[in-house]
Amino acid sequence: MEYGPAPEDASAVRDWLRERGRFGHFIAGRFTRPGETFASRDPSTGEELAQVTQGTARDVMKAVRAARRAQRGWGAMPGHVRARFLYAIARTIQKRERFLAVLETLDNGKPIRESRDIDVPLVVRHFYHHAGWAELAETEFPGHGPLGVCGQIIPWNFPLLMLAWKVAPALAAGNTVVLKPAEYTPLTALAFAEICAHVGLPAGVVNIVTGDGETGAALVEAPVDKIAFTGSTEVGRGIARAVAGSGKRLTLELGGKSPFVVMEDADLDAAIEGVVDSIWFNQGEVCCAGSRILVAESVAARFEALLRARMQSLRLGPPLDKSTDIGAIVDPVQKDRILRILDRATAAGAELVGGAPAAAGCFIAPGYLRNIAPANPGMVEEIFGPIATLSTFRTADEAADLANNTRYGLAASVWSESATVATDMAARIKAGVVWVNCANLFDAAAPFGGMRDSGYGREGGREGMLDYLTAAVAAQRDPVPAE
Ligand code: TXE
Repeated sequence: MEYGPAPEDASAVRDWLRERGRFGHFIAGRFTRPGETFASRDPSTGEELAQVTQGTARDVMKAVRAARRAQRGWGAMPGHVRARFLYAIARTIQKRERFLAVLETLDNGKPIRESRDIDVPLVVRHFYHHAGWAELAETEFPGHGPLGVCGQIIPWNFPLLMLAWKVAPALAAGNTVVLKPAEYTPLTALAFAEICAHVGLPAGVVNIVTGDGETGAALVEAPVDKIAFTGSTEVGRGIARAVAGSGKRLTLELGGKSPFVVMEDADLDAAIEGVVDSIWFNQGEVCCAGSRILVAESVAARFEALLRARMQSLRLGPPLDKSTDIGAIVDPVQKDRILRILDRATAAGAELVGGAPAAAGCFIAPGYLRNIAPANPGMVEEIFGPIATLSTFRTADEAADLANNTRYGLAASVWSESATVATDMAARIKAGVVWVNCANLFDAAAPFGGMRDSGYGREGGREGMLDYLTAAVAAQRDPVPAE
């Protein structure tokens, strides 16, 4: 691929797509010839963007063999040499930020403001951060080694960012990978493959096999040493069953129904902006979205008035328009799934404010469900769209009970002007991350992951590295000398 000046608009991305047209997999450092293909579309218009190959079990095996061959050399390289490649990847993505943001927005439907200012910069940060871990591998993790070949399956809500969360730590630790992007959003992963080739990453260290759940299932069955999965709780459960007893390591990052707790003394204006960053960020297609808003009864009326006004100011529109706040839902299937949950929620007695689907395209306006009972499907199920629930509580005990009244445990956010009130509440919520007076803040150095039905394992920081390393053998190698 030629890396000239960064393209400034979508036409450069369209040229890139047109030149390639049909994509094969990226195996052993090169693209294979396309096999049976399917379309990847712009969900805001339905326009076909490219044809992508449906990976077969044979394709997966070929990729796993390439990864296995490459792992010996890659894993034996001094960490500082591996680091150079991660720095080069980070730098190249940084140079191509604009291109990748446009490609991501076209394929996923998310607003360009988000892909440009949030997703891609976080991807860059993730590779830089993990280049640091590669440099420090021998001194920070003495006695640990790479696991080997990692099979990685990612979802469509943050396609390139989820790829970065999976690939960067795996490579830093000396593993090689076979990654399967989601069928709705494979394009930035394929652009990433070109970047791997461009920086001279040894062939087979990163392999990308595109396809749907069948391809994912073939990867789970393949002779890999670890499976890392982010996606639905249902599929995660099936993967856990398939992997059980195989000796493969497994980490799962699954769904959520995260509480957003507004205490009586909260700064309500700030909390409303928190809602915007939370459930109305990325069309609500966010595993850790604050989808259950719980507000102290004494301030609930004021909070709701502010919420309604702010909701009405959000602009639903073309994802490539810089003033768009809420873009398109990733696919018609996913849009219908959201609308079905909303129908069931209202049939069960909840009142929907906003949340109307647009006549054309995969758009759903932001909204929230009020007067909603704890057992209502809208309160229990992950909607994965721009619709929150709004309920009230009287006491802190009740707030904590409501917050924990879910099978999930991924994230939470608590709003209060008192550090004591906020941290007391935060400590009572069962979740992998609890944000105080903020929401959906991520950093490569901060481990992220869930508990209960939200999965296990961590991504980011030291803990994330440990999930890609063998247990320390130092203790056996250097026994404590006898007195
Ligand atoms: O997810 P799937 P879907 C939740 C969210 C959403 C729902 C359905 O509630 O509405 O899941 O989304 C691959 N073996 N989340 O159906 O199917 C698939 O190809 C191996 C939350 O799109 O879990 C894709 O690459 N892999 C979530 C990935 O799994 C399989 C993000 C995720 O798709 C497979 C996405 C199988 N049997 C959805 N079946 C989050 N935690 O962020 C599918 N896949």
